Amino acid sequence: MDRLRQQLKVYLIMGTANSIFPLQQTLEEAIKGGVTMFQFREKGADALIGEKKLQLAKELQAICQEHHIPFIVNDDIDLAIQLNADGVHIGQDDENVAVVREKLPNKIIGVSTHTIEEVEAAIADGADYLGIGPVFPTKTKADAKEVQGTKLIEDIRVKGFTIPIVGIGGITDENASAVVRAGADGVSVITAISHHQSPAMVAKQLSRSVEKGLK
Ligand code: TZP
Ligand code: MG
Repeated sequence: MDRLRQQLKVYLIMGTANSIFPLQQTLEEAIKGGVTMFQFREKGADALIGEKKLQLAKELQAICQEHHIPFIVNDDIDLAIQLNADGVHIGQDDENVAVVREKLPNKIIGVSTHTIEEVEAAIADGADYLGIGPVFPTKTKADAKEVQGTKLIEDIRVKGFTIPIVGIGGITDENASAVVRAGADGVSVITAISHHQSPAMVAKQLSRSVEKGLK
């Protein structure tokens, strides 16, 4: 669990809809700057499917492997199995966590949760970490739930749950410390890194901000 906490510190999420540069380039630079985990999240109207999606996923996975960071697949359990990915991230509308756990007994399973009831269910069903958000306003997810600040993260820790947590939604180097201080182990970001001219620089700043919050 401690290893996973380390890996969750600066968690980049991205698909073709997001990055202003080719994804391979953004990922390479971001890892050099200090990104500790990557999630391939291929969503939206122009999302790649089939062979093109598979090829891109393979390329991004190879970059993660070269730099020894986990490669996580959003939603697509079959793709994760096909690629022998390090894990999957699923939401409340995806396959049931317990079913996914049966399919991927030894992989990382992350689950997006928005209420304490969802948190308890995800833990009982075998989640390895939780994504909590949106902590701050975001333009990235059209169907995002209401902004909830850091309250749920605090509540989870007050109740004594030790499961690793990442905050998500509108996180930048300026607010990342607050998310970690509230009880998260790290932050996950799309825009902050993938829309920036220097992904390496932002990753480094996020990393510093997370470390500051952990002190
Ligand atoms: N889930 C809740 S908010 C969000 C997701 C996938 C989007 C986060 O993106 P950004 O650009 O870091 O706000
Ligand atoms: Mg999903």
